[in-house]
Amino acid sequence: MSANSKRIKFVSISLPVLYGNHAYKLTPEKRKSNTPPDHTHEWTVFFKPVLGDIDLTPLIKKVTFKLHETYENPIRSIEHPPYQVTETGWGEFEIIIKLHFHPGVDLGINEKNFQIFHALKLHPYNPQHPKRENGEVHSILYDELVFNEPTDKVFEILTRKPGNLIPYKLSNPDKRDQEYIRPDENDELGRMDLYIEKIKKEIETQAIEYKKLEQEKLALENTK
Ligand code: SLL
Repeated sequence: MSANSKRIKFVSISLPVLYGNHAYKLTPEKRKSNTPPDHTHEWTVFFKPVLGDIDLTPLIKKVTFKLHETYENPIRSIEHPPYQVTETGWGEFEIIIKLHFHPGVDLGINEKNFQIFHALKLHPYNPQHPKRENGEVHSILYDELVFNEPTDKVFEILTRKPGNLIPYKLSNPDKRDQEYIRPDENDELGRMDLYIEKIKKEIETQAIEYKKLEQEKLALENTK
């Protein structure tokens, strides 16, 4: 086992990602001379890390987008960011987005690949809903790529630019690997503390209010 392929036990690194599609109605001006007449929309399907400055090329060899068989060369292979495919068409279908990692890179011992099934959206979910101008549609989902017990190499790549991972509380050097947390999680924990405080106060206020009402009720009953 090379030094690079040693796994870091009890550690997961989560990488926030976005995927989905944008779609626009094809207006006569936007049509090209070779746009098939039955095509009604132009769309772009994409996969990207939430944090734009993270370079995934050391991990990802390529991203493939498997389109409907009605398309020529339905499997589109993209080796460099932006990982996206722009096409025109008339119908909605499921696109399979597959991440192909470099040799030695995986999401965990039993999880080699990552596949996403994205339902291409051309039409708004609710046609009654106030429409966006020119009928554009954005169907974007959030997910997290979780690297379980990453190898030293993957860990090093993901923490190279500590943009999405910051160390918190450095104590025991042996446990330092476990002390990484994303800033948004930190923020969230902070917000939760705040809300818990608010809820506690609210419960106290309600309890006092309740006691007051109880006493009023008792007083009323006693006068009867
Ligand atoms: C449907 N089951 O009937 C789906 C199929 C196929 C979409 C949608 C055109 C491709 C091309 C295209 O939009 N195909 O002409 O290259 O709705």
